[in-house]
Amino acid sequence: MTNSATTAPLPTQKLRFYQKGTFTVGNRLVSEGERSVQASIERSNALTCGHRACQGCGEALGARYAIDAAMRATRNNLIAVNATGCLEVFTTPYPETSWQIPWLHSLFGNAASVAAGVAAAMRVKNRPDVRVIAQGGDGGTTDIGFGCLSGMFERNDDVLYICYDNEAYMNTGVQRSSATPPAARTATTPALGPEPGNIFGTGKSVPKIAVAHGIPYVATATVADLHDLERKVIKAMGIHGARYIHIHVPCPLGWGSASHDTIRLARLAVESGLFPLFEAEHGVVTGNRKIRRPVPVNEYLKPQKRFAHLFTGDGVDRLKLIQAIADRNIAEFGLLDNGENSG
Ligand SMILES: Cc1ncc(C[n+]2csc(CCOP(=O)(O)OP(=O)(O)O)c2C)c(N)n1
Ligand code: SF4
Repeated sequence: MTNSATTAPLPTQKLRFYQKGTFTVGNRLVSEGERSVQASIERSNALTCGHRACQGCGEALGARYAIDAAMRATRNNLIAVNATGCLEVFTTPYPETSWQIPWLHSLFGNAASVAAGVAAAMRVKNRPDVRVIAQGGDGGTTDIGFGCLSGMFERNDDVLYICYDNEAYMNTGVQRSSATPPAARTATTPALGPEPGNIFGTGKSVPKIAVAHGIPYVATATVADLHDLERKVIKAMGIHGARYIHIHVPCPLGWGSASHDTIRLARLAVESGLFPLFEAEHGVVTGNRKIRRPVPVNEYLKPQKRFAHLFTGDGVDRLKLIQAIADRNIAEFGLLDNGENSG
């Protein structure tokens, strides 16, 4: 006997896979053309296992995807120059290396200049097919290496510079950099007093400064959207001249976050408006990535111990100030689809 309750069609529900960039769901569900470089059996595997990054290190993830995509784009004709920092230290404890490409360690502050020299050498040797990447952390990029980077931009050297932004000098014990966000606690920001953590109104946006140099290509990217990250690296490798990609990479050790929350936090940084995703060419912003599910900044800040003091009662005013920063970003880059951009 048939029961009408069991034969009635089930209501359909549209599934959303926000994590299209991860292996677990995304790569098996999207069309072949949309799959990440990592999903290909021909993937280059620039950064092999055995390195010593912390569990859940966003920088290791970002570097592997970025360099793999660049290798693919250049048919493996790629040289990387690395500033001193976590990425350099955890991949190359002497005499070992996890890199599968020609790789040079520069000084902390001169990766952009060394890479410009490598690019010049390739030009002299008539090897236009060999492309050059420089990479470093936010300290190496936005602070000590900033002059060399600006020179590389201004000369339009044929280098892609990638900054892995974990928002502090992590390798030496979490000191503040000019990319550390307001209120974040570090080893060198006030630990006590009425307003602990990094001071509001300080710091700088190197992506915006790169745009102001009028270089051929600038982009921001995140480890929460690896398809988008790979696309931007591949696009950058298709262009000659100075290029800059700034990748937001959570650091469980420095942020006081759980290792398994790295991707979630990277996504919340974007969805809260605190880390806008955009592209620019020759000084003009040409594209952005809309926020799919807007969230208040609290959702991003609360799981991180560096912001714990904001949630103890007297942090309300500063939370409002951080929300205002996010709202300004949303308005400036037009990050919402529904007319809520006027911030
Ligand atoms: C001229 C100079 N000053 C200081 C150091 C010490 N040092 C090495 S790595 C590092 C911090 C790197 O921070 P960042 O560039 O943000 O990269 P992260 O480790 O966070 O990835 C410092 C201060 C150095 N190697 N050279
Ligand atoms: S300290 Fe942070 S950036 Fe360095 S290896 Fe650990 S998680 Fe990665």
